[in-house]
Amino acid sequence: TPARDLAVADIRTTIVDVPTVRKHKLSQTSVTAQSYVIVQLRLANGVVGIGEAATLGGPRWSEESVEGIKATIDTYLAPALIGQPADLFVAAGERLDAAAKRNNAAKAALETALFDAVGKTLGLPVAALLGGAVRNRFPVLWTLASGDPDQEIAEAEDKLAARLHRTFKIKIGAQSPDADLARLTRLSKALADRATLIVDANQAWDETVARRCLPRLADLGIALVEQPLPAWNVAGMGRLRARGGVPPLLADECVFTAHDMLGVAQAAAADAVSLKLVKHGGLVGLHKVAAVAEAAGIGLYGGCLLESSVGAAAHLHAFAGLRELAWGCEHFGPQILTGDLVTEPLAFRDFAVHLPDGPGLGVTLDPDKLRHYARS
Ligand code: MUC
Ligand code: MG
Repeated sequence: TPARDLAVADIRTTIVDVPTVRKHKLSQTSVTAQSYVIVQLRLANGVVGIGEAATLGGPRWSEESVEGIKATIDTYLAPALIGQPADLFVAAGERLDAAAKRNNAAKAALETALFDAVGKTLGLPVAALLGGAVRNRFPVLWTLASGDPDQEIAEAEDKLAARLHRTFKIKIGAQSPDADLARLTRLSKALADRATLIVDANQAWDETVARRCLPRLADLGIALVEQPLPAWNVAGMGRLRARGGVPPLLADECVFTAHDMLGVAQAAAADAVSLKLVKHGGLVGLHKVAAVAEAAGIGLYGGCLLESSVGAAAHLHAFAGLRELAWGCEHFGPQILTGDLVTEPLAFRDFAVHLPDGPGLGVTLDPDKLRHYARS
């Protein structure tokens, strides 16, 4: 087979469960392991590209679960790509959209594997295929989400001392707003002069609660508030912003598509948007959402769903090509796992995560680790 034969020959999917170093508690779920679908996509030239679909606590963060993702890829999405040229990324996206509605995490994992395979074939990093990197290091935050403030302060102290993270995202909404405010008061007293604090409510509050609590968060110096209201209440986010005296708002679960992004811009509902492959259906889609946000003057935040080094690397290649990434990124995922899936995990130092070198994603799947964490 000629080395340039980029036809997709075979697609394999594997569900893996990787334990986390501690319990991670969000408003709607709590996890002690991260579950992913790993895609291995082989071209006719023999090159294998990889991709990852992340989930959080089954179909609770969004509607996709690893079981559903694997079934959808195996039954509907993979057949739409077999035999197609891997470098026709936009055409591949159209074929995937024709084969299945939404299923954005599943599509993103496949598109990532296409980019990785083509990059490896051509000897180019994925970032180059997307327009080229304008940065190769990304300020990276850490999420505090045990719910126990003593543990959270100690964890943040460790991260500060190791020069790994100095921005912390605190997960709120699992307990009452007043209990969270008391917890945040403690955390900000302990850390605020040495760290930047942001919070993520994961849709937990209604507008009345948010109207009462957001000024209190501003008083505590919270720099950004992520998705305080349910995803459907974009108009409510706009009303909260219009009142003034509230911290900047970050749109997460309310922005999956570029159309969603346009709606948020029209409602003046956010100061920044969290960009994630599982929401935007792939790297091309992520850049589209980013372009709509840029056009509206809405800042970019490099979001995650606690990916391993495979999914995190894919995000970094997409983030690398954005002219402005005002709010940095949160790809701490590889650090919260008890083990990774690649031979050389992403590098974290000096409060940043670094774009891996090398063709494709720049990370190599470790077959022993894949076997070890694969669900039997
Ligand atoms: C989310 O909603 O942002 C990202 C980081 C984290 O701790 O949870 C995720 C999901
Ligand atoms: Mg969020």
